[in-house]
Amino acid sequence: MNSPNRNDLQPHTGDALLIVDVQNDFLPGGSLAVPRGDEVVPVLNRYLRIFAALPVYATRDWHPERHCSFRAQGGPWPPHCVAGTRGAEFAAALQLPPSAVIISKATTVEHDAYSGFQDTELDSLLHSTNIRRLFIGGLATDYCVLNTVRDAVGLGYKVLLLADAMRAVDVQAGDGQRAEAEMLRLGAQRISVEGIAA
Ligand code: VGL
Ligand code: ZN
Repeated sequence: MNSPNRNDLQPHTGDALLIVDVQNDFLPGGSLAVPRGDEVVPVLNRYLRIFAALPVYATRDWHPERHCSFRAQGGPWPPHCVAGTRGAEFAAALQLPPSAVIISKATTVEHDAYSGFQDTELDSLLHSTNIRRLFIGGLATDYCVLNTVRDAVGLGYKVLLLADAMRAVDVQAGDGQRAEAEMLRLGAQRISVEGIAA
């Protein structure tokens, strides 16, 4: 059953919101724009209000110049999310609380990381605060959201996908849909803001 009962959705101790890579370079006008990526922002703001009691974690792609994932270095992507640049900043309209914990990833020249758990403190931070269930949304469905969800499930977290607050790059048509199907197959459950705000 993929739609959890509404009572399961009441935030409780042990829950956190995990917002993946909602950064200017992934929005329309950015250097690696995700189609309609900006649409996740108002929806995430609604989740942030509904779940105002929960701890918030926000990952960001935080690459050095000449990162291995950039085309000039033989990687698949245009330069994006270079640490300290405007493109790497979180979307200005995203209402992250001051208490949000920021997790920077793929920060060295020689490694890429699509998952917020890869070479970061995220798992140990969540562990040390007894978080066991994650509400996950952001960008992009078929890369960093997919890989973050895969690691989260593998590490034993229960995952609720904020299905209306994620968008895909869709290098190949259907990548986003396949990524979502894969996340559900792994055991994540999908929710929407309409399903909990009623
Ligand atoms: C991402 C491509 C390259 C993402 C990051 O955040 O999904 N995609 N780097
Ligand atoms: Zn990247």
